[in-house]
Amino acid sequence: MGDDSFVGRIFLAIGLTEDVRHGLAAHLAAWSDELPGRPVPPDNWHLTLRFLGKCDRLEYEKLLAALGDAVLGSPFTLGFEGLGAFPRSSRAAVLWLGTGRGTDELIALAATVEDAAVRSGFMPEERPFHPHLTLSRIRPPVNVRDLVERVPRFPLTLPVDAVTVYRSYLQAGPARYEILDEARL
Ligand code: 3AM
Repeated sequence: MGDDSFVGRIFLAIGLTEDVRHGLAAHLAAWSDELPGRPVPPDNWHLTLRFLGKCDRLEYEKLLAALGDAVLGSPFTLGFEGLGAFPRSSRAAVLWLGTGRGTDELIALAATVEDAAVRSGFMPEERPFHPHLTLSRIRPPVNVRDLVERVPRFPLTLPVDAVTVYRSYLQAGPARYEILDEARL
């Protein structure tokens, strides 16, 4: 049943450059046999700022207007660390790459984006923001303490100059993401 007013399942994130995407894939290649769970395909890698969920046309237009009005700050450089896990390394359900230099700017950007989302009518996010790039999802959870200690810091940096609006299609296997819009810093 089609609904013309339905835009989709929306989230706001920082996308990767192709250099960082390929660099991270190469960095992790040596560990691929040891990475547990269902890997997120490199084409889907991103750093989520805010998940918004189902969104109709009016909500979407308000969101874009609020992002356009928001003071998103200046472009910055984001560094990375090694691996980490949610909820914790000893019982990992999500394996991620952590951020380094620029994390304070990323947290400030997420707060600005949260403010724009709430001003455009979305419910406030109750969970605290933890900057991360999801690499795999693990069911049931496993202990990754040893792996997290052995994988070195990822040395490349990511220029952050826009907030990207993604539409997510859930399907069998990994979700499919489509870029709908972006708001430049
Ligand atoms: O970027 P990551 O992988 O941390 O887990 C989903 C993913 O986060 C998250 O939104 C990102 C893009 O799909 N997500 C999915 N459903 C969610 C929900 N109901 C959610 N985050 C919060 N609430």
